[in-house]
Amino acid sequence: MERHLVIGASGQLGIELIIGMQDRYGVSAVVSSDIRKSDDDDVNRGEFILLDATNKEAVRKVLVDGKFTHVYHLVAMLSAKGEENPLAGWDLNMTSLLNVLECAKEGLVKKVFWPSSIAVFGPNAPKNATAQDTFCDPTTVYGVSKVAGELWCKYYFEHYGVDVRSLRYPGLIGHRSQPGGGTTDYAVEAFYRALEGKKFDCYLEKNEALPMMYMDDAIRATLNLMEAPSECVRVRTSYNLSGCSFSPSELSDEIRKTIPDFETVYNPDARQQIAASWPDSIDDTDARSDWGWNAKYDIEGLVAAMLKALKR
Ligand code: AKB
Repeated sequence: MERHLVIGASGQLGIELIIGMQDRYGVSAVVSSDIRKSDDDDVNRGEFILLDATNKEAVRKVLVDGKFTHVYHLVAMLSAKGEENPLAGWDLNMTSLLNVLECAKEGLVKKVFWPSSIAVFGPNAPKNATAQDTFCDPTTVYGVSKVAGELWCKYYFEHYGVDVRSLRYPGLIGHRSQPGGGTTDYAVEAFYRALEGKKFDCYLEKNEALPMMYMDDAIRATLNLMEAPSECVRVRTSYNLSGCSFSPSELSDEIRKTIPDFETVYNPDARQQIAASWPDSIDDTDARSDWGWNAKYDIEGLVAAMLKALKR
């Protein structure tokens, strides 16, 4: 029987992944773990284990005791927060990943998922339809840790046969929880301000386009990749993944179609520089041809889905 453990389950992605997997595999097949318990009632239908993923022995014990077949290791300090404390960001992102990979090397788990990001790209990568194999010269410690992590995943696959799979997520937009410490977080905040009838103070420039994705697409991509036959997963660093792409002003215009009074003001801060170093849009040809990826949400669908869910 398959048993799925999500490490870092109380974050923005973890909460949605847990619920997506509970629906797909059953509540008892999915266990969440983190350094704090989520307050989402749906997530808490399932078992929770308190776990600090930087403690290798603790990770090992949870995997041995729980007899898990699949691990989704989501622990990370994101781009903006990482710039405030680069060494702590590097340490958390790398130590926790290597702890999981070492356990997988020992055969304690069959499959590992680890998220990478569009943050692997930097100023020298082409901005539009950024290709799978182009310059990865990130300017943030988060991006550096993602490039290194991707190479570690490939190393463990090639040297030890660890079946580790990965996606380069764009900015993720979902309604169940808010992100924290990222550069793309503004897009989630915009919806809350719009529905509260408040002015939105945006920390990016109005025309700063970034790759984005609605959470339902991200969860579907993750589970489809994990379920794909091993021989179809040809990219063992991390797959480019595209949803849609928009700037703050395009997002505001789309929200205004439903909430005409919504007002955005622009006061770029240090996060603008990070955003400017990332692609505007992504070419995900390999994900499409290797395991049949196809995004469902464009900006219209994403905004409609977010407003409907948050109103509810
Ligand atoms: C961030 O903004 O740091 C993340 C990401 C794009 O990986 N959302």
